[in-house]
Amino acid sequence: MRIIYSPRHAGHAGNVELNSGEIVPAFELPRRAEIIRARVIEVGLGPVEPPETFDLATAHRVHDAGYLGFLPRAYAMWQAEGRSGTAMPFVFPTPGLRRDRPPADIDGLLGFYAFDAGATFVAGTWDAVRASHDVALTGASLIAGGERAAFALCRPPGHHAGGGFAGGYCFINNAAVAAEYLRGRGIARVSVLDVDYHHGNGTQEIFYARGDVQVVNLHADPLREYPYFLGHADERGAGAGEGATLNLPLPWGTGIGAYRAALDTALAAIADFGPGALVVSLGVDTYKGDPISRFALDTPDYPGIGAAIAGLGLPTLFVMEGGYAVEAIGENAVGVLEGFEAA
Ligand code: SP5
Ligand code: ZN
Repeated sequence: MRIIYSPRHAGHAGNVELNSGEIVPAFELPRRAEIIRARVIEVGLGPVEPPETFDLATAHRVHDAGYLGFLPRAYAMWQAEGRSGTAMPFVFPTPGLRRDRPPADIDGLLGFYAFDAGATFVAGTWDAVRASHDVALTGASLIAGGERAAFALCRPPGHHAGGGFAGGYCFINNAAVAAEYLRGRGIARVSVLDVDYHHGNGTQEIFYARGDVQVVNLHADPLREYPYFLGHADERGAGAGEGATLNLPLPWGTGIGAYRAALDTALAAIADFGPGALVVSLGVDTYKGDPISRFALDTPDYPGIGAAIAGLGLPTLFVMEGGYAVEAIGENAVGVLEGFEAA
């Protein structure tokens, strides 16, 4: 399959994050994308191609104008205060506070447009986000043009970003933009299958009231795990989207047996929905060695996941999301793609 990659991700580097009460280097590192790219080449998965440049019209259909306008300005506003390093929010408009008056100050805006402190800005962030968006759309355009499969090697990831907020290392929701693009290219129904360890709260929120894009998530139970405030099994969609959201939360310690059973349930729901294309939010933080996650999948398990997805027989765009066991991320992520190709 064809692989889309941009070196511009590398400017999103040097960020810190809050972890267990300490400021530490962000787990979401440039080396993640480089190791995946090296593995793609090592196994000969297919040609690695640069993205085309897309305008933000599709992104504007899944994100708010105020939010999309803020992203390119955030770090310059931070620097205008005489600051350097990592721009990070610390105050958020939860229910009970006002959302109708966007602040004019950078610290207020960072929180206004975020649900956690985990999507942080450095000087190269916007350019990397913009390139990641182009990578996803280039992959989607290949699928719309008739390719059976493509891999959008996106970085930064996207599935935690909602219509009006960043979070969890995510800014533009690449998978949501790709799904929306496929809809605009005449595919009447699109499914998103999110296999990242964390619930894809942003993707779910964006499509929750829509019947044309199904969103299916396999993830760690939000009772115990980030993002905590979405991803329960009783979330089924709303209005025209009633029944088009499916959540399959799984306990800490889940291994391949229980995971494959849940995946089979997810795949059956997708087959029932009858989409014309599939977008896979591909996170491999389900790996047993992941430093921030608690599932127990092992490297030999990943090709079987790809093979099972291939069984749907759908044009399929893989969009890279999480995975923080950097030394294993190449084998694990590319293992899914090899399994898909071999099936
Ligand atoms: C795209 C993606 O995978 N984003 C994940 C963001 C997770 N951020 C919060 C993780 C909190 C982990 N705390 C674990 C403590 C163990 N040292
Ligand atoms: Zn994740």
